Amino acid sequence: MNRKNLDFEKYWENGFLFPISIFDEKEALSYRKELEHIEYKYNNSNLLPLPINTYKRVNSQCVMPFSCEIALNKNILDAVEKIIGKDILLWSVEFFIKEPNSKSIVSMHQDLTYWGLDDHQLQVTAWLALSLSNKQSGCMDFVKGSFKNSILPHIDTYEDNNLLSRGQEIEVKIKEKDRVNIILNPGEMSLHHGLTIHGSSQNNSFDRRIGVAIRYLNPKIKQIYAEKDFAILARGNDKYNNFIKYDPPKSLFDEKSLNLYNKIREFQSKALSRGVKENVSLYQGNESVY
Ligand SMILES: O=C(O)CCC(=O)C(=O)O
Repeated sequence: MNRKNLDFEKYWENGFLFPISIFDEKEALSYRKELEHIEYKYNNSNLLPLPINTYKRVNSQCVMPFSCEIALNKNILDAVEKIIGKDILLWSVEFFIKEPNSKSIVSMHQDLTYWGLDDHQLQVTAWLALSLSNKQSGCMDFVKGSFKNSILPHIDTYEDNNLLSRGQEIEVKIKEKDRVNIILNPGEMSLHHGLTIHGSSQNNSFDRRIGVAIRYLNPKIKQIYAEKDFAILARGNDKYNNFIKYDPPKSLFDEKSLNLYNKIREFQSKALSRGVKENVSLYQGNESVY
């Protein structure tokens, strides 16, 4: 959809908006190649303190300049501004990757269940496709209007094929007919509210399904589970200082960024593991076969 014709009222009716064109196919392919180049170099290597999947799966903006560059793209921020206002913090960039014909899924859930954020209206996720995301490749499914609920009960399933760290799943039966398939071409994105019930099925296609989930916050929002939290100022001003601000990384996996990554991980793990019976770490990441 042309960005000029976007009806943001629909976001507040449905809890999501799509498709929104951000990059042409060539630009999307070039970002995909950059990601795959990094994967090729670091998969199954001992070059990094943590597995490469961990860095891809959460806070990649802290250690990978190209991921931060995507998240600070003007077209994306213009759309995000319409939802949360002109002051914008970049909180996390997360790659959700499903290999061709693989069993990975994302169980139906509400994001805000785990994040420890106090004001549910002051955040939004942009999910950008770097490959075709359709029913066959396991696109995201959203439940219309579900964001009007509060946080609903969830259980931890710990299923191996679940891309979520604890296999978090909403304890509400979602009918197949209520799942809206969010079909996106490479370079298109959707926006969704953190209370929107969503998830995705297996990739039954011959290509990888690569999505970049980018979490944005209005600086007024507060982290209430963890003692400290961190963000990059993406646009405007932050007069609240509820988050410790840091700069985009200067180079790929530089020492300073890797140290900061660990610090952020330490604090965010506390928020994420709240109420967990088993001891889980923050996204070790499923093994990628790429
Ligand atoms: O990529 C997916 O299939 C799910 C992503 C997701 O749960 C999210 O962006 O909040």
